[in-house]
Amino acid sequence: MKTDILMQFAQALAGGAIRVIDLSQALDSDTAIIQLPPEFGRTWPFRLEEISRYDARGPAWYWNNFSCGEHTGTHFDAPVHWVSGKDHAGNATDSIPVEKFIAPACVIDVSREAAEDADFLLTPRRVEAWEAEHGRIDAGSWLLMRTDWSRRRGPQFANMKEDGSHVPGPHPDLVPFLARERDVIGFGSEGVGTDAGQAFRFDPPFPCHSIMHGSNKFGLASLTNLDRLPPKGAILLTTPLKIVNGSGSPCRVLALVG
Ligand code: 23J
Ligand code: MN
Repeated sequence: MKTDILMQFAQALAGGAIRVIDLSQALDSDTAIIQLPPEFGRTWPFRLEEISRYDARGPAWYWNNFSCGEHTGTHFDAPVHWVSGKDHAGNATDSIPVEKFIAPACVIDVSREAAEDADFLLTPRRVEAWEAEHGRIDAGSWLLMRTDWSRRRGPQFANMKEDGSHVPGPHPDLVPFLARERDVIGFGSEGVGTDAGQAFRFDPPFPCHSIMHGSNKFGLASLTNLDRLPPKGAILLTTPLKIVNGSGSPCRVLALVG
């Protein structure tokens, strides 16, 4: 029986009945990294250094060294990333039960609102309106916020002003609603992080980090191609690197769409 399901799955993939959508941004030295106020430590940008390319350094092989922060580009946030999540069992990239890296996704399209207002915040009311149309968010699902923010290039992406970054994100009231009333597996966004650009001013600060990770839930940041997903029914593959005690990792996020 189990074999039949997997055989059907393989055939659906091979025949194109299930498509694979890449929700990841390309990683290079231009990849945006989070900028915190100067009193805090800094994350490294992505850097690639050639070791050899079929030359004197290695006549038959091409390879590189790379370096970057754990939270670079399209990436996975583990609960241990935040102080509120530090004591959960299985809270780091190497210790999260691997079953959790495969989960369904709900996608809420707020691209119109985000185009009009860079500080747009997704509220529980807006999510309940989505549920009235598409059905309740199932426990264990991701909630992905589609803003089309990933289409922005250069400085437009971080949208940094004198008073900080202006990027849409979840309203502080939405995060406890998703964590406690819907029991999502995590929240995903197209921004450089899961929280809104102005979330350092919220109460609590960075609610999508403090409350989600405090509830042993995950984050996905710098997603793209969310416009290619149905509102409901896609399955996400979100495997971070198995960094021992890692707080997160760049991630090749894939979606299976029927
Ligand atoms: C560290 C501090 C604040 C934030 C972040 C990291 C992220 O957004 C992240 O990538 O986890 S807001
Ligand atoms: Mn992160």
